[in-house]
Amino acid sequence: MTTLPFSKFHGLGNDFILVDNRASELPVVSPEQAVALCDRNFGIGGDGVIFVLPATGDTDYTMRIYNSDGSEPEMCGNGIRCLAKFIAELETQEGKALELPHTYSIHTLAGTIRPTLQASGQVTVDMGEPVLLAADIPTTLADQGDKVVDKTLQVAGQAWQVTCVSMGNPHCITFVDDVASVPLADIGPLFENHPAFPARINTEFVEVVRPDYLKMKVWERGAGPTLACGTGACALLVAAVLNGKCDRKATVALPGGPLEIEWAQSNRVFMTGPATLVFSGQVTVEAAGR
Ligand code: ZDP
Repeated sequence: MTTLPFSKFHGLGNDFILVDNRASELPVVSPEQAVALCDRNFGIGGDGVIFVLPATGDTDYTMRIYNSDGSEPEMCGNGIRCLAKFIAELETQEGKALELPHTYSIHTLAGTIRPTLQASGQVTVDMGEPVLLAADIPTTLADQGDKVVDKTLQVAGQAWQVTCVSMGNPHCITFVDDVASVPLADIGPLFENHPAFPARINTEFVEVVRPDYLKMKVWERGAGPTLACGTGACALLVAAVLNGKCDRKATVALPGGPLEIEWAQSNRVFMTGPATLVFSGQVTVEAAGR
């Protein structure tokens, strides 16, 4: 048995167990242990486990994440806001002076992502450029060199008009008249595991209330229904612009609260929202992970 210190954070109710993994190149928790730690009855509870690893190349740190089912996504928007606050806390404890605003450069499986801690306490993240071609999402819903905008997907005996966008991780977006009436628990898993998505998919249902205000509900790949999804909020704003439904800057209301999203003229997507420490503690895990 070994003792693992951790901090629990959330971004709009999308909650994560943050682990200081700076002393090792490999996560100190295995995917199986992550599943157990994320269990809300038998563990700490969380939508995923996030590791702060040593720098890769000229970045400051590396981020890796395990979903609550043990799978490893490329990126996590709410998670990287939490990670920025967690790093600031670690560095401050170590006596490093922090002047705000401060930008970290973080290596992820989706490339270098840059979160900025604002003096207001909010975190703005340069999420990079959206990925739009079918082959790169990946999905078979369109010719591999084409965008996937307003395509038909058959789920549960119904035809859904979907748009797909990757923010490093894959998203399938469906516009609906009333987000409250979407039977998420029934159809979420059918979207997630649909054969049109070889890497599975995160799926968002979106109601355009005004061109600058969108409401969403999400079923996450590997985590199920969560209260918020940062990459999803970015992906759906891009999808809404591609469908002529909204401005390039809008508020996205997630079940856990609002995020401000902008698809800038530079083609980069910026996300601003909170990240909150819930508590720190230590947990006993069986032997060291891998
Ligand atoms: O792509 C996936 O498998 C997601 N479950 C990763 C987590 C995404 C997240 N909700 C976000 O905020 O981007 C954490």
